[in-house]
Amino acid sequence: MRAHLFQTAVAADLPLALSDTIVALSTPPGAGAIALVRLSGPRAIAITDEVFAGKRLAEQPGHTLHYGTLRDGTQVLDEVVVSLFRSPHSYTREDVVEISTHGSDYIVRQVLALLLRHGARLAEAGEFTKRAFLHGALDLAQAEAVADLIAADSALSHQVALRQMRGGFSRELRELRGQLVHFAALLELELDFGEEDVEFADRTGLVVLLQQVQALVRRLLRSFELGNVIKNGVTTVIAGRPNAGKSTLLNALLNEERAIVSEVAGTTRDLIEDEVSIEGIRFRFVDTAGLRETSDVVEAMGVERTRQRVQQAALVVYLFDITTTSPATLQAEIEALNLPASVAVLAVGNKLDLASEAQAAAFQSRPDTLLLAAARGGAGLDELRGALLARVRLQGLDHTGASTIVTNLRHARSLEQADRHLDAVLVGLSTGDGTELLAADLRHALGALGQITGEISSDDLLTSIFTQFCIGK
Ligand SMILES: Nc1nc2c(ncn2[C@@H]2O[C@H](COP(=O)(O)OP(=O)(O)OP(=O)(O)O)[C@@H](O)[C@H]2O)c(=O)[nH]1
Ligand SMILES: [Mg+2]
Repeated sequence: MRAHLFQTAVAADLPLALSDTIVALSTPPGAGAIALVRLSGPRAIAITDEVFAGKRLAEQPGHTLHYGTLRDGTQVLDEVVVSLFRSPHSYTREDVVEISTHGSDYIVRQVLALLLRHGARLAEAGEFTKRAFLHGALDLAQAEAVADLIAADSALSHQVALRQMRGGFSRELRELRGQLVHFAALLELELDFGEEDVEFADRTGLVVLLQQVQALVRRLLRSFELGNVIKNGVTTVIAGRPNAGKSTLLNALLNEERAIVSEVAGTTRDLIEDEVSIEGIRFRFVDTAGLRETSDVVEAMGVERTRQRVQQAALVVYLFDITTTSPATLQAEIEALNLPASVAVLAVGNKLDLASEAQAAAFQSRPDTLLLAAARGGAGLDELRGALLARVRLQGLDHTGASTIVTNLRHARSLEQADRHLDAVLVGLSTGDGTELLAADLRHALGALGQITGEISSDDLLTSIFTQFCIGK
């Protein structure tokens, strides 16, 4: 039983093919000043030696640079600089050779073909980072952060990814796990002495500890909502009837004449999207074709796209013309969108500048669900921005990047599982469940936390994670 508790499929137990030497282009394809071809594996240096005329690399120390030519038989392919990294002092912890060639697709193709002929294998997506993980250079959460770091395109997402890659999140999780492991071990000990009916683990202490751990797990879970926003932005779809002023609103929010505006109903036929940052949070606004029954085939396709897009939004701004819409119609129109509960709707009454007092008074402004504005002229747009920000629900969360923010769906799922199992232990303790059940639930909670950093992992999981990387990383 006890052996079971600490039994984790650590890196070394997984079936591996680390005996291969892998190669890939690590810079983006296309013409450039320099292209970098990277090799990693036991024969990285030997293979390069076979095609490199200059020094014998096998005799050179690690962390050195070497100028020379790459040759295919007698034919010179390029003048290059070779960087040498010797195991374990490299990104993958294996022998690594980086060949800097001139940045031409033709040269890169020739160099890759040459290295393949000499026994290297083309790397799969993310395989360099996967090797770094398998050799223990990074844990899984850190390895995943490498991909996030490459994809980061705002100061905030960069900061969160960098922190995770440098191990901030992992440290927090290791502490959590460490505390639980201690108690789990005591419970297992009780089981071993089961016949004698001893209680080693202090039950009250365990309850307090579990509550602390659960509070932290829940804080991390709450941060995921924000993490998701930081990483992916908030997709906000602007929908409504033709001529409501959707394209005018899009342009005003982007501060740019992005979409065509006209008094002809049915002007916009396709989705038009662009991003703008509001107080550091990225919003992706999507302008859509006005919703109506139409016999125009192209417009009908646009309307269908609108209907699909609102389903996947985080937020829908439902824009309506207050001079032509009654509250009852508005409600019916929003209901007709059939939005899933996860999509928040903000109704915005437009053309306030044209409205009579009675028309405006028909709609009571409630900042969290309904606002009045004039997209043309800009009245009410600051309130709209404020309402959008409030919807992202930043309350109580520090989005300056100082505290750990969960950005990865896989991590969030594991935290949810851990939370559930911790609940089960707490309930079990209060109802006086036997040690056996408690220990089992605690094991599950530990397992869920271990999945995040890869202390517990499976081949399938690793494959699904690393194939999301680009080749050469
Ligand atoms: N007076 C006034 N006119 C507005 C306002 N907002 C938009 N309009 C006008 O309303 C007309 C329609 O605006 P659009 O932005 O093209 O409307 P839309 O919702 O994108 O329309 P479709 O693309 O056809 O669905 C244009 O003539 C705009 O200038 C506003 O706040 N006040
Ligand atoms: Mg439009």
